[in-house]
Amino acid sequence: MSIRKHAFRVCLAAMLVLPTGGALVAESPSSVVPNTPAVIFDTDMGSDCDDAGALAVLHALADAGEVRILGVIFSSGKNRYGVGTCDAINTYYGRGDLPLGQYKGTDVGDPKDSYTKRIATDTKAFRHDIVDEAPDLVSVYRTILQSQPDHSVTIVTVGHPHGLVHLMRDRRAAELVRAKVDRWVAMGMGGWNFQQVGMSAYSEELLKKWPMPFYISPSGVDVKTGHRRLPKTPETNPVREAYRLWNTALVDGRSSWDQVAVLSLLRPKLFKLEHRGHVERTPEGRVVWNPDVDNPNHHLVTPRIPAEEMARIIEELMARPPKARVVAGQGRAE
Ligand SMILES: [Ca+2]
Repeated sequence: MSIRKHAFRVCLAAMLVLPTGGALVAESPSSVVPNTPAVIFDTDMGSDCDDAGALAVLHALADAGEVRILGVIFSSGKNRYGVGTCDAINTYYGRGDLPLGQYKGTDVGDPKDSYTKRIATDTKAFRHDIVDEAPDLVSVYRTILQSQPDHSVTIVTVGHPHGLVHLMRDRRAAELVRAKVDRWVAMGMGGWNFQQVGMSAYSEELLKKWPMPFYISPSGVDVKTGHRRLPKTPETNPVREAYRLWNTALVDGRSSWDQVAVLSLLRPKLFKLEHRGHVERTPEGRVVWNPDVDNPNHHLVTPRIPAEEMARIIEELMARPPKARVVAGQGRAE
């Protein structure tokens, strides 16, 4: 499905015809600045709502020509509807044809879900076409990577990054990682993404085998978003719906770990970099930054601006109307 959709997008880059009869005007290739970062977004959509916010930020910056989104990978194996929610968000932003991959195992992932089933199954409201099924993540990573120039792709993980272990265990995928990837940006540190819900079986192997530059972003707990401008976006915005369904996030806001990780790549002037040190796993399984032992491939990224200023930037991007707009058929985005 994703390959067919990808081919469809290449053929009709400027005008996308929806199955429902509407047509979306998407960005033309000429609107993308040369050397724009090209990103594969790897998420555990559903466990928390900041994944939805981060994908919104990524689409808003793609609309602005600051990034190209190559595909979206859903890495949780215990909640199948995350992939459909990714499709709903991509569709809202006029990119419902983006390649989607999914982890087929069941050993990693948060079984709790407060929003993805309701969004993914409501194809009428959100006008997407994938509910809970997409190709295996390794095959999708391979297909995307082999089509890109050497050392041009950034992988951004905002969930449990075990997909990168599966890439390194696959001979062809490992070759492509070394040839095509520029860097890996991970939201992480502490326990959740690298240790919990099945990830502890992979984190040591990942840190040992990952061969390319690795930027880790641990910040965002004090950056509260989702309650300022997002409530004013249309009810057909699946990102707004994710925040509405995740506890009281649409009223009280929610921490923005995943959005901060996306911005650490795309708005680097807002961040400071620590080059000396490395990411390591403690005997208890936590992932920490050790400044005393250097790994030239490892970099720590933290904000250089106050949390409130970061929150304002993120909220504006999360609530920015999609550039794509319905020009025929029933309107969805304005
Ligand atoms: Ca996440």
